[in-house]
Amino acid sequence: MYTQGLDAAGADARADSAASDDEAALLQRFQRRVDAEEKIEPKDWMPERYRSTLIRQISQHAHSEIVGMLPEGNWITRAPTLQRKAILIAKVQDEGGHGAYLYSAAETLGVSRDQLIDQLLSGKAKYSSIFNYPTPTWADVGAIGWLVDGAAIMNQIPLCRCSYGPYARAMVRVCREESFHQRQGYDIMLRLSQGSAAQRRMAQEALNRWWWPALMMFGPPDADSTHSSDSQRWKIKRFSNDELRQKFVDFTVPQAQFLGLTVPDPELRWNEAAERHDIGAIDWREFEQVLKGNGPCNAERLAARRSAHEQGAWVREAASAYAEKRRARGASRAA
Ligand code: BYC
Repeated sequence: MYTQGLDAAGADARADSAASDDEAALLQRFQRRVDAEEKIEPKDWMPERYRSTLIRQISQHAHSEIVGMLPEGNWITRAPTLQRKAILIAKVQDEGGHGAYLYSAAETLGVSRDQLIDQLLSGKAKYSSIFNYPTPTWADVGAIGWLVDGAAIMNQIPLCRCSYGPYARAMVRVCREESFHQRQGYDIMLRLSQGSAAQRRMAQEALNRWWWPALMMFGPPDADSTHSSDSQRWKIKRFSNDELRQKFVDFTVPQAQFLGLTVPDPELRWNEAAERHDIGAIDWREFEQVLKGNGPCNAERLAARRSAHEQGAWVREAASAYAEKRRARGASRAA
């Protein structure tokens, strides 16, 4: 009996080792494809952690787009002119569209949209820290377009070359639209900074509110980034959090100077030798608090999403009933 057990154990071990040889070969082939810049598509073999990392990042990204509609959506009824209102409606609608493409991209990895929405509404899923800050003035709408969409572009242009095909392709259109969003935000800031003293003050105060949270959008410092090494090896991320943050600073500081606004960082300096701007210390405790749900608007944002989800139940039911009717009609025609 004991020897039979040993035989079985030996067979199991041989099967396990064959399986792990297969797995190692698959893994090697996968990494070779990634290194050769081939796109990984939904039906291709991929390591489970690649899949789960993508589901995590793409769904957080989708949630950010959807929650990100709230701070600016808040200003649609109060935009100062009809033209500004039309532009803002289009921008906020674009963000909803980005959320929709991204949920679809996440679904190609074997997760359902309902599961993802449940994770958001239950507070389990993260979304970008930036959307937990308030928009008390019209200048905040300008600052979001300029800084938040500006930071988003910096982070998302490299995602157009992400190794996962559906995410990379979704990013191409998203980036084109973000570029329009950034310009509309900068245009609002330009108008305000060329306006009355009160308008200039409003623009400066909005920059003061959004500068540091915009820098936090790029994620924790590289030394504390838990996912970066895997994501960079798999070419999901092409640059580190700190590299992209630095690019954003170098790009944005001259734009602030052109507006005649002051970046709210007394330690900001041009470093001639390194050819970059050095910045003061970021308050990472604030970032951690926002991630824990203790930012100025976390509760308000989730409450708004939950209420929108409940109020939209009849639309989902009607769409499902219509889809069912079409399916049944198609089936009876085919019979
Ligand atoms: N906020 O290991 P790390 C937009 C989390 S919306 C919250 O560096 P990773 C727009 C991170 O998730 C555009 N959480 O992570 C919409 C991880 O937590 P978990 C939003 C953050 O993934 C409307 C932990 O910290 N853009 O443009 O390698 C209106 C450790 O971080 C944040 C995207 O979503 C944060 N800021 O790198 C206007 C871009 N940062 O999951 C505009 C796609 C980090 O272990 N995402 N965390 O619990 C990415 O590129 C990457 O996910 C990140 C973080 C660079 C953000």
